[in-house]
Amino acid sequence: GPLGVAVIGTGKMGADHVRRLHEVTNGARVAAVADVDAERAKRAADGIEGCSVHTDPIAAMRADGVEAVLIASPGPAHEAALLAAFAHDLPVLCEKPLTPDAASALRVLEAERRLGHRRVQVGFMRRYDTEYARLKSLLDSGELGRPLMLHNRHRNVSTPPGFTSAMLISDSVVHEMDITRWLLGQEITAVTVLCPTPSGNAPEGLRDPQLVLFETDGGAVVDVEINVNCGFGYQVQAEVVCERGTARIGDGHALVTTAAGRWGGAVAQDFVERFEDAYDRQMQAWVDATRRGEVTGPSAWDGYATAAVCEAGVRAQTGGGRIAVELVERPDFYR
Ligand code: NAD
Ligand code: ISE
Repeated sequence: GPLGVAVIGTGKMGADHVRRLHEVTNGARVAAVADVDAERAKRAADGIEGCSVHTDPIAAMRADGVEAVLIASPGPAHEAALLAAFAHDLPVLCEKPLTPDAASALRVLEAERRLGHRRVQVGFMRRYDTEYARLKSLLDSGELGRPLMLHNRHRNVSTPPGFTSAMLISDSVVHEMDITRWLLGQEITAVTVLCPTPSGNAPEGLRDPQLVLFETDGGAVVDVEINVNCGFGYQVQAEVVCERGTARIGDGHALVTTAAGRWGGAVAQDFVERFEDAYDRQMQAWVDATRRGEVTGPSAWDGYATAAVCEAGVRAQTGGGRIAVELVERPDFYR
């Protein structure tokens, strides 16, 4: 039968994942939902037959028919939910970030290692985006030669209340950290952050935009414009400069119209729209692998490595200059 999934956290992402599992994904069903806000959990489960509703994530993991867990609570709640899923030996798809800092991410790695088999896929969904996947294939083919530089732009319309300067790095640029490591097959070794005078669109006190620079162990240099109150749309763009050519994605040229003396197209307004296909493919890949008894996709190691880069980035942002990234040696378990 279909894989019974418990969804932990039914806010913006969790509710969308519930809908996706119920309406889009093949071979899965939502068996339980949990949210500390009982009303939210109830709303998410509305109309889904056989889905039990909980306020306690562990009760949801133990509910009838649950065979796998999707964690979509806020980052600080992930560690407890991951450890509980391990205790019940349940496979997990965990929204990014794995955990908010490297020390807690290491505890998760250790706990997974003690199980003796991988259990976690981290929700770095950009790896499932068609454009990023094409870019990766092109780079892997070697046709353009060695990647020298990677330029990224990451723009959001606006930030929710409570979004801090550190979150530009740990909540937003964390995606570029993962995609850089994945596209180039290299680890990030140092981070530098430069901040222009904040935009007038940014809430009082928020350092927005920022320019974030990564150096990698393969000698590449990467820049990220993070600009999260741009007002005009949601844009994620990347251009790789290689020895024999360049390649770029994210221009959003799927539909260009020409009329009345002008040409143009629409700009996506948020990640749910821009990455809809990526979220769908990520979920299907996780469900398919789980039903085969396999774990694929971004691992807890990727969650740990990005958490370590985030820590360096936040230090660099607060006047630290160029900050080296400290990683433990990668265990064979994650090779
Ligand atoms: P949100 O605030 O909309 O939803 C979080 C929900 O979790 C809320 O309903 C809250 O009541 C509930 N919650 C809080 N503590 C809980 C706990 N201990 N147990 C169970 N539920 C709890 O947040 P969101 O935007 O949906 O983000 C959720 C996660 O998804 C975060 O990890 C975030 O980083 C990630 N996210 C990923 C993407 C992406 O592009 N992949 C986009 C946005 C958010
Ligand atoms: C959000 O949490 C995401 O993960 C989005 O993909 C990103 O674009 C946004 O900046 C984050 O806040």
